[in-house]
Amino acid sequence: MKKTLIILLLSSITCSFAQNVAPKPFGPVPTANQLGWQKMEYYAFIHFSINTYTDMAWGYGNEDPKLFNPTKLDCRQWAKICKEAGMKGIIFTAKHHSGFCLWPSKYTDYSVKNAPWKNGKGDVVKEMSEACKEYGLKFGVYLSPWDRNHPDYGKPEYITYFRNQLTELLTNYGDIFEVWFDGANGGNGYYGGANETRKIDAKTYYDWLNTYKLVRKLQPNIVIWNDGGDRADLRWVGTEAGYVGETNWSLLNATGDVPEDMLRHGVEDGNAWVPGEVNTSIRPEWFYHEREDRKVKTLPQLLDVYYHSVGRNATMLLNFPIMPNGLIHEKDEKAIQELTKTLKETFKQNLAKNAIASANQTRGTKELFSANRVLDNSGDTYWATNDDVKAASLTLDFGKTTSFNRFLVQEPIQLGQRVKSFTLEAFVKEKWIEIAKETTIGYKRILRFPTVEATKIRLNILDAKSCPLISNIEVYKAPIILTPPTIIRDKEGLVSFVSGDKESEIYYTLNGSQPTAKSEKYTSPFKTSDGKVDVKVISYNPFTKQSSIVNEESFDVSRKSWKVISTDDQNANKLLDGNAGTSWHQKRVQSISPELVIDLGKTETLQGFRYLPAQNWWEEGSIITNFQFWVSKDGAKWKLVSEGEFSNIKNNPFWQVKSFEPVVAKYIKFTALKTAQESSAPGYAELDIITSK
Ligand code: FUL
Repeated sequence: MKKTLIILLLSSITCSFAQNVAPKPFGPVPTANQLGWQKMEYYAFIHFSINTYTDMAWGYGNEDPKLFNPTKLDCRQWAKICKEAGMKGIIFTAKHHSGFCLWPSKYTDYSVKNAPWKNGKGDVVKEMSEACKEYGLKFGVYLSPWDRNHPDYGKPEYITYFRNQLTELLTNYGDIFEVWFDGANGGNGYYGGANETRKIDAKTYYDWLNTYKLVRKLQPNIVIWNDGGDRADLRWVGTEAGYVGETNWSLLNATGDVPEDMLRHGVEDGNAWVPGEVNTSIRPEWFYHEREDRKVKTLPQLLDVYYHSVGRNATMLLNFPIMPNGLIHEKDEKAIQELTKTLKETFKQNLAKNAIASANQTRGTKELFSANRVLDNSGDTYWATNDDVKAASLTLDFGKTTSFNRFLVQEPIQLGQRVKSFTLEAFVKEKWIEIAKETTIGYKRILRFPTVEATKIRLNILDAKSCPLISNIEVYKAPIILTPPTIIRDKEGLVSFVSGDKESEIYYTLNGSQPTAKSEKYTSPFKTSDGKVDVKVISYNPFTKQSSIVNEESFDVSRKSWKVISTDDQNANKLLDGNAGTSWHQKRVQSISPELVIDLGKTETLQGFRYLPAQNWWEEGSIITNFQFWVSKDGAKWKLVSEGEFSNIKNNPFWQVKSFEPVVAKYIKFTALKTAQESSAPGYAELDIITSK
């Protein structure tokens, strides 16, 4: 009896002693390079190349280097804008798919060497790297594996060429923090004059593992981004729309294909640490197009990107397209300044700083892992529980009623990502109320919710892979930024607005003027004329007298009299309903390119068309990448007025606009020549025409 007691006592002492030591890492953990990269949180992309001068998304590879002639190129302007925005680095498109090199590579003539800019003596990569150094930013390079110019692309010789270029970039421009190997691979191109389609097997062609070795040898502190082939250090999140999943594991499996869905969420029990990087552009496209000067992301949109990337355990890689003159557009600069101002204001004062922390479970007996470690401003210390615990709660007592709407929480990921689910509660009027129920945390999670007034908050870890560890908690009150409503105009010309916010009223104009709280108030969908309509709308909060920015849409003639005549499928009408969220997938008959024929009901003078791919394409079908657009006066004799590719549509599936010489027609025919996933059903969210004035 005595003996058992002693043994029990001894084992409990050893046990609690054991628990005074730090928990062991659980599962895959980041490398030092990945950890350093994750802490950067927010950095920029710059897209600038020969196709800046041809208004294209992807250069074909035959564009004349003489076109490259920026008159005001100033990399310091780019670096200054990024620095002032609080970004930590810049990744620059040294070579995009066209193959045009922005540095004087020894291995090709297709570069700035043959451009009139600085009489062929210029080197944009050098100027960019120096500007980064001057502004204290890290520098990264984008080197497209796909090269639509090079005659050897598709042959083994090209790999030597590719590695030679990589060696130049990773040797001559100082420290490189990240290298980007884009996944767009193979397809048609100039290829030294062959003008053909070249297919490669992205998994084997580049022999990535040996390329990675070279990269790491030349730049030991680098992280490698690659969305094709062998797993690199970082992963694409499956979309360029600017978000990663709310559930976001920094894990994948080391080999094998990764479906879009997994890219978005990571893999809970993945065996490799491959964190997500959210890449998106400040405008719809990556390169500069004047027509997008009105499409720069708004403050609410940029805030969404921030909270849906940095706020969801990823980093934010935001792109600035460079104008043909060599500068960032002032509208893009203004947009990023507004974001910076709002973020600074939001994260100015941590309301949890002086709170008293307590927990219902603490590891061992020492202070080392106590609850107040989440308030000590260090990512190396953390609150921990004993090894056998999977659920625990931590309370922060503010000592007074505190009003807040943001909650920031971090795990010490150097010991692995652990938390699977958690809730957040607030102590309001002597009662605990749940304000959020979430899944993963990871390096950083920031929750947004309507303002709460409470004296305490409680973080409840409901489940974790191993004992939960929390290194940091912060609480903030962010300024309220109203989001403008989205605008829908249906087939009949009926306009409706959708607002995410219940407290606000909606005001609009139809005459091009700026809406205010004195404009027409929206109550229910209303009819507009059948002609072109310019709709402008705001949200307005009558209590705070605050207005959102304006959202605007210019609609062409209504599609009231349109009839889809190439199919009986009633679902086809979804491509005319003005709602981006509904779509139609067209049946494909063997190898025949599906045609969509529409009777416009009356003759119109057309000068272009717009196509919006199905937004849920990964669930049902596919995005059209190559098309023909035909017109006819009688539905019998057809004229081809536009043909080509929607270059980057798969990664960036938004409205595609094509223009042509004005032509009179009563019928249109859209032929889906190729889809992103071969032989799957072409999907349409919307199809519209552009008529001349
Ligand atoms: C994509 C490319 O095809 C785009 O042109 C752009 O460079 C983007 C960042 O990656 O996949």
